Amino acid sequence: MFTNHALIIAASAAIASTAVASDPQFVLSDRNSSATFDVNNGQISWEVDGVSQLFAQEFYFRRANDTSERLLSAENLSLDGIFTTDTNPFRDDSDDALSQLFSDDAGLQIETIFTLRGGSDGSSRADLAEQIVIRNLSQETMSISFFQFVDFDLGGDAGDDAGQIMSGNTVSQSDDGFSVSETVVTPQPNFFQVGDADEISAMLNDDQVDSLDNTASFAGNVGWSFQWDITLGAGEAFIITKDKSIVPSPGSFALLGLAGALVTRRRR
Ligand SMILES: [Ca+2]
Ligand SMILES: [Ca+2]
Ligand SMILES: [Ca+2]
Ligand SMILES: [Ca+2]
Repeated sequence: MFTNHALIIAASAAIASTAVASDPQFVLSDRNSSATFDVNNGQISWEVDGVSQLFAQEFYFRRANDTSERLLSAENLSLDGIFTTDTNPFRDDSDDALSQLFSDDAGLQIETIFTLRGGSDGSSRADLAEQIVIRNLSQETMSISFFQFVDFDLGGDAGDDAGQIMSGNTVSQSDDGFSVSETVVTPQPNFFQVGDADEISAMLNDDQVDSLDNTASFAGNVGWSFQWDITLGAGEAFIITKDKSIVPSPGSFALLGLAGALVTRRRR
């Protein structure tokens, strides 16, 4: 059975804002996993076997003349289209992929595509593939810094995770019987930082220009960020392809039931 909860918004700012205001959140699900995205806030949940694993995933951008980083959202850019689809209708009838298209009137276009794959029930496994395409539709050379910010709270709690970045492009984080890894397949980020999630978030949301400091390990409320400094000629595109995988931590199966019972949510 093929169901397609597609919502295509015409390239009209007026239509887009009306549609978005009525339903800003989109949920993907596949087997034991679900993920929620908000056009104004980025990814706001990722559950695996009923356990909350993610507090936030957000993207930020900074144009050459901007005085601070800005959140990739329908509030800071025009949302030209958003579309969920079922990429494995032979398995289920749940939408598992989300595409969003943002732009500004100076020729910057950012497209994000997420595809969720869950594992079997109780497996503690799920995967989220991500592709981000940054295009310069203007006639001028464009300089842009692009940031990914991720705040996993593995096992549903925030303060007890450990995280590290290896080789400048591969993250691992673990706690409570779960571990998550992300490999930045291409291209290598210019800068990275793992640290206190609230401190990194504050840096990306204050009114100053910031760059990441290449800190490679942290324990506590782990968050991490990658930064790409990009120069695009007229008509050029920059494509980031990466993958997040949640798997059970070795030797931690005994904690799985406990992790589910101790879920606590941070206040947003
Ligand atoms: Ca599906
Ligand atoms: Ca935790
Ligand atoms: Ca800043
Ligand atoms: Ca965290």
